[in-house]
Formats: sequence, C-alpha cells, structure tokens
Amino acid sequence: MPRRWFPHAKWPKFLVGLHAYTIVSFVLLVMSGMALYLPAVHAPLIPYLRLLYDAHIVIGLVFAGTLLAPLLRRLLPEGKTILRPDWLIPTVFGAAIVVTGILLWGVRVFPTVWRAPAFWWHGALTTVLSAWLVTHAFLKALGVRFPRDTWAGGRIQPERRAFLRWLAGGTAVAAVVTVLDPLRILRALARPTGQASAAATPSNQLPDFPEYYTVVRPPYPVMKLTDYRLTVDGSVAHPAVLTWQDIQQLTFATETVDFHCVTGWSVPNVRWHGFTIQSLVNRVQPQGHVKYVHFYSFDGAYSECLQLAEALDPSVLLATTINNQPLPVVQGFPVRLVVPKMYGYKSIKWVNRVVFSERPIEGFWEQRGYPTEAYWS
Ligand SMILES: Nc1nc2c(c(=O)[nH]1)N[C@H]1C(S)=C(S)[C@@H](COP(=O)(O)O)O[C@H]1N2
Ligand SMILES: [Mo]
Repeated sequence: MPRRWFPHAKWPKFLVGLHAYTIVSFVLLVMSGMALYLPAVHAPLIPYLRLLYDAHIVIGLVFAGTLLAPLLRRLLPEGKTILRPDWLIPTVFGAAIVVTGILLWGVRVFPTVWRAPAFWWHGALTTVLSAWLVTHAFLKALGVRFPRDTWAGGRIQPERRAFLRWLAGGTAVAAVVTVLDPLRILRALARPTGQASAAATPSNQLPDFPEYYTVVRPPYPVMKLTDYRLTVDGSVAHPAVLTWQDIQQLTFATETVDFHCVTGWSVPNVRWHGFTIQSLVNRVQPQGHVKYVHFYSFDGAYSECLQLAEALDPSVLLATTINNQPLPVVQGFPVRLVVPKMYGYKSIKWVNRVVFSERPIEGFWEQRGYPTEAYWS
C-alpha cells in the first residue's frame, strides 16, 4: 500500500512506483557508496569490499533505469503537470552521477587522469542531489506548492525530447567536471603566486591527491631534517641510526607510477625519488632467516609490513621527493614508503623505523581487516 506514505494519493500508480524505485535504489546507492568511501564504515567490511564495489555498480545501473523511464512512457496523465526543477534536477544530476560512476568503473578504459576528478565529483554531485531529494521530500510532505508560472520555468508536462536534453546535459556536466576539473583550476588560482611560479615546469607540480590521510588526529606530524633519524634494526648484523646525511649515501632511484587507494581514487603519473630497500639491506646486513620488513611511522600509530622479497622489488622506494620536490608534510615528510603495485595503505608515511624480522607484523589497516597482500591488479 505505497499510497499510504506517498503524499499524493491522487497520483498515477506509475509515478508512485517510479518514486519508490528511485528512492530505494538511490538510498542503497548512497549507503553502499559511503561504505566504500568512509574508512570507519568500510574497515569492518573489507573482506567484502570487492563484492560491495560490484554491488554498488549494479545498484548504480538499476538506479540509471529511473532516468530512462520517462523515455519509455508518459509519466503523467493529460493535463497534469509538475514543477520544472522537480523533473530537471534529478535527471541532470542523476545522469552526471551515473556517468562519473561509469568513468570510475572504467579505470582501465579511460585516461587515469580522469579518475581523481571523477571520484571527487561523483561524491560532490551525490551530496547535492541527496540534499535536494531531502528538501524535495520535506516540501512535498508539508504540502508546499509553488505558484504555477512564476518560478523556475513553472509547472510542465515534459516531452521525451526534454528528457533527452537533460540527460545530455547531465552527461555534459560529468564530462566537463572530469576533463576540466574546475576544482583544480580554482585551487591553482587560490594558490599564492610564489608557489605557482616555483611549480613552473609540469614535472615539478605537486600532484593534487584527492585525499591526504592520517589515522591519528591532525595536525600532521612535523619533523625537522636536523632532528630526523631513521632507525634500521631487527635481525641484522649492523643496526644503524641514520641521519639525513647518512641517508644521502644510500642508493636512490626515480620512478613515475600511478597511485591507487582502496577507497576508489587514483592519481596517475606520480614521480617519486627515494632510496631502495636493497641499499638498506646492504648497509645493515639482515641475517639469513629474515623474511619480513616492518615499517613504523613517527605519527606513533601507523605501521606496515612487507615480505622481504616484495620489499626488494625495484619499484618499492622509501621516497624523499614527489615530482622533484621534497615531500609535503601531509605526504610523509621527510620519508615515506611507496609500494606502487599495492594499494595506497601500504605506502606508510613519516617513516622513522625499519625492522628486518623473521616474523610478520599486522599493519594498522591489516589489524582492521585489510588484506596483507594488497596488489591492486
Ligand atoms: N602514517 C600514515 N601513513 C599512511 C596513512 C596514514 O593514515 N598514516 N594512510 C595510508 C593510506 S590508506 C593511503 S591511501 C595513503 C594516502 O597517501 P596520501 O596521504 O599521500 O594521499 O597513505 C597511506 N599511508
Ligand atoms: Mo588508502
């Protein structure tokens, strides 16, 4: 008996059904999206993250059906009208959300540069549409009626062509925000001019990561280079406490790789420069039975662990610069691990201790259910 809770008892059944379909699919979409995105919610769900991701996509496709319904049949009987924004807003935003979702889903098909803005706007557009839906529901529940012709195009009974136009409009919005990324342009404009000129060549530009994480309470941990020490110990012949000068004697390498976080965002072509685990091995001489490398952060909470063989992969670096500049504090200054073949949570920031051991430890997120083997492909 959906008509009980639906305020417009006189409305056609199909429209009532469409509302139910839209509301249920959208709420499930927002809930599964939040579970994927919010670390606090998704941590206990991690073993099911892939399943959740697939479910989110399926629900998204189901939700997309609501946008196509008006193309299949007339929604209102002759003479009935609905306020123009009540058609237009869900159609345009819904289409833009679905299209940015498809861009995220197709990370291997579309340019990786699109992924971070598509990710950000997917969430931002969903927030706006959710806010509108709640407002819309309230106004309807309160029985607020807007005057027939005076506001936002009045009340209309749209043709198929209008829906097609709005769907195209939503697709265009998704394309513009993803390709042009207006937020990045705004951030670039807001940046002090000195900083902008320091980043004159593209390779020196700091990449805009969509998120910077710290599991401890901000502010991010700050360290002066003169105070910095890297302890390298465990089952080793020559434990060492390295100063910044000592570190400069190690073997450095440079690489340009993509960065992927489990919560759905990626940053393409990040240029890291850092020292290799092999150069630490040469320096401290781990014993023969060592199988694992533990990493600790001076934030006091985060830790990570790699198999020795994984850590010796030439792509793994203890990075000291990003895009030819010192790491920003938020990204782990002065030293962070980079494990390009694995999800971002392996790449521990603010590293101040490396331990060679015969036993593994569970890293911060592994204790909360993340897989230890975090290969993303
Ligand atoms: N010390 C520390 N390292 C950390 C984290 C953290 O919270 N603390 N977050 C991890 C996660 S989940 C990701 S995705 C990356 C994010 O890197 P960024 O903050 O440079 O974007 O850092 C990883 N390293
Ligand atoms: Mo992450």
